[in-house]
Amino acid sequence: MTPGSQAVAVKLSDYRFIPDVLTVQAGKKASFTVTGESRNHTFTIEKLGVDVPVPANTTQAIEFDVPAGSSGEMALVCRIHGTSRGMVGKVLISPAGGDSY
Ligand SMILES: [Cu+2]
Repeated sequence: MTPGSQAVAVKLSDYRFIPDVLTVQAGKKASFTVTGESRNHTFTIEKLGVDVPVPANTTQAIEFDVPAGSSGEMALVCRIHGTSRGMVGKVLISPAGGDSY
């Protein structure tokens, strides 16, 4: 794990991300520990090219780089249940600055 980063736990429960709003920092690596419960899901942030299958009853570490200069919010979706079940969330990008390495 990158110094200064801390993995945030996310549960993929039946058709929900818990929590469903995640915050990441521009210009840094984001780390999540993702646990799928009872069904297969995906942890997908299309705008960042993140698309990780999360099989039922597994936990895995997901890391990705958040481009410097990105901002705003992005959609977090489960590709299996996003449309059919509304399994969606949000990724909020906080600007670079604040704490440093
Ligand atoms: Cu799902």
